[in-house]
Amino acid sequence: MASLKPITVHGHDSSANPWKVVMILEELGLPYNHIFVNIATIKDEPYTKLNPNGRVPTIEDPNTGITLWESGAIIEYLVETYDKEHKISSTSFPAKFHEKQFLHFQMSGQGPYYGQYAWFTRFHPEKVESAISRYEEQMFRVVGVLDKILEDKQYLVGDKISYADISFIAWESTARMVFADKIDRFKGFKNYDAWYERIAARPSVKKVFQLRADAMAKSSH
Ligand SMILES: N[C@@H](CCC(=O)N[C@@H](CS)C(=O)NCC(=O)O)C(=O)O
Repeated sequence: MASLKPITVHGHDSSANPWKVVMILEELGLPYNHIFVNIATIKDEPYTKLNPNGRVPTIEDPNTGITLWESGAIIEYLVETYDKEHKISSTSFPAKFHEKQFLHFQMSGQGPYYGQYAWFTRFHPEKVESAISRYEEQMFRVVGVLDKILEDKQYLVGDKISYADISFIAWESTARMVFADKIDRFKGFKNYDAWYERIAARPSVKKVFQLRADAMAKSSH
């Protein structure tokens, strides 16, 4: 991969979804530049010319000419284009589809519920108890589903690490940071917690945690 040009990630210093993509880039050993977009201008041009949805991440890959947004689609693209040795993906049936299943579960379950819980506890101008309890309940419901699946299992699909496992870590680590008052509840799901710590200990993931911590420390000065 030495001859590849760096992939540009339009992301953010603290937001989970761009760091989720960066974890996959690190895991695959791909060169990249992570640009922190100013969230205040994200719904305006020129950014919306890249991503009409006005959110991060978006990638631009000069090696293939693609511009792509939606973190789940970006992960599928990176794996299908660059994981030729199948380090974090499978080709066999049904593992290939189960990996997709879990990525879709992350995108439709974990990401939105965690995100809405963060919104209603941190940013929403009114305190809407019914919304807070709804999203808290759904957040821990998703954790409970994964906890059950992970009984006697090291990884989500077969006995192999995959992009499906890694895709959950950026949001989970964000939640453990932002909802620190809930840490015991997260840790109470024993299979889930052991799995989280297992993936979080990977060198690629540890590196991304450090990059995010450095970026956040810089931006608060
Ligand atoms: N489904 C999208 C969600 C992207 C998303 O919501 N990104 C957040 C950061 S994690 C964002 O751009 N927030 C800024 C905003 O909503 O204006 C994806 O996975 O890429």
